[in-house]
Amino acid sequence: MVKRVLSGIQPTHDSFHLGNYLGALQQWVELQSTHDAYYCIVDLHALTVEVDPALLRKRILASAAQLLAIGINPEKSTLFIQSHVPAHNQLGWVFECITGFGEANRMTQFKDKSQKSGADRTVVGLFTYPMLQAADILLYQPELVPVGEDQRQHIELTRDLAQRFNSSYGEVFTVPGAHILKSKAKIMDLQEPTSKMSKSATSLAGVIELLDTPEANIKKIKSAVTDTGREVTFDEEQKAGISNLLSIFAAITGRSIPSIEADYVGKGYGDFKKDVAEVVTDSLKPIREAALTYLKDEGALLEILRVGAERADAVASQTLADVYQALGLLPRA
Ligand code: ATP
Ligand code: LTN
Repeated sequence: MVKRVLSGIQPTHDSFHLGNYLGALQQWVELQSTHDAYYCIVDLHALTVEVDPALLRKRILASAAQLLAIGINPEKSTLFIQSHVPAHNQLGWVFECITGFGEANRMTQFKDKSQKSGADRTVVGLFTYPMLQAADILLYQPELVPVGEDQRQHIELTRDLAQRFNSSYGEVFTVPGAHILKSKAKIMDLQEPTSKMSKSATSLAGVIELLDTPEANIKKIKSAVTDTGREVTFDEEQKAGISNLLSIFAAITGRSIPSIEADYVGKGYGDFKKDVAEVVTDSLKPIREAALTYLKDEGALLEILRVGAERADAVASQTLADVYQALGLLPRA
């Protein structure tokens, strides 16, 4: 039988960025050819940050357009919106009831994000976020979950919850594994190469966006922070900026880092940055154009998402029914 994969992405910004693309989304495209793929735009997770309704709506559509533009094929993959499948919230509640408070409190994404906004402005949804994520995953019984390194802990919790449920109430869930590609798992911010490139960065100067114009992205790459040295060599400790650009170059071209280093012996950072800018914009330009084309026909986009939700709902409702039955909840007569 073909194995199943599932992953999700938040519609929290006007555009996805290069970290999302290289760390996760490229794998989504590859896996749809070999696996039964479910890809979800996790709009409910996006409610954990303050929302502007008109903007959220726009971002959900832009997310769908970008996923199609990078090559997610709705004939091969089930592409859908989380809030269109009510079982996500329903199973999320069940997981909230089997997750320890201390266990949830140890999630580093919660700790980081709540620290940034301060205790008074941190919402409860941010705390229960990983249980909703576990529901997103386990409803579809996937074997693999393609994500970036930052999601490893959430996938571990998901595995723990699946095992805990199975051992208390019977084998309902497949226990999934994370699919994290080491070489691409963490793309760093161009201005702050010790932090990951992130949609919620305070400044977008170091974030390469898929929907940005090629000119804007060339400018960002050319002004990427580097050290005072001259050699284009990989050394994450001493040369975080150059190492990040090398990783990006390697991830996009499929070349090895030593072979790229060899090309730049005797050349300076300027030549190297120019070439990084070129490979990045060459690969992003067609994606941007395709996404803008998809966005012109909202009706067609909504129809793709409707079909996706229908397919997703069929699988998710069955899992939820099995869970409720295992828990001893009475079915409605
Ligand atoms: P935020 O930082 O606002 O939480 P994000 O930019 O991390 O958002 P997500 O929607 O949380 O975006 O992530 C989507 C996918 O992209 C996840 O699988 C995540 O692991 C991956 N990802 C995000 N940032 C990076 C990065 N800098 N490098 C590699 N993968 C990344
Ligand atoms: N928490 C993830 C987004 C996410 C997800 C998922 C990823 C929500 N549900 C299910 C994989 C599977 C993030 O912040 N990147």
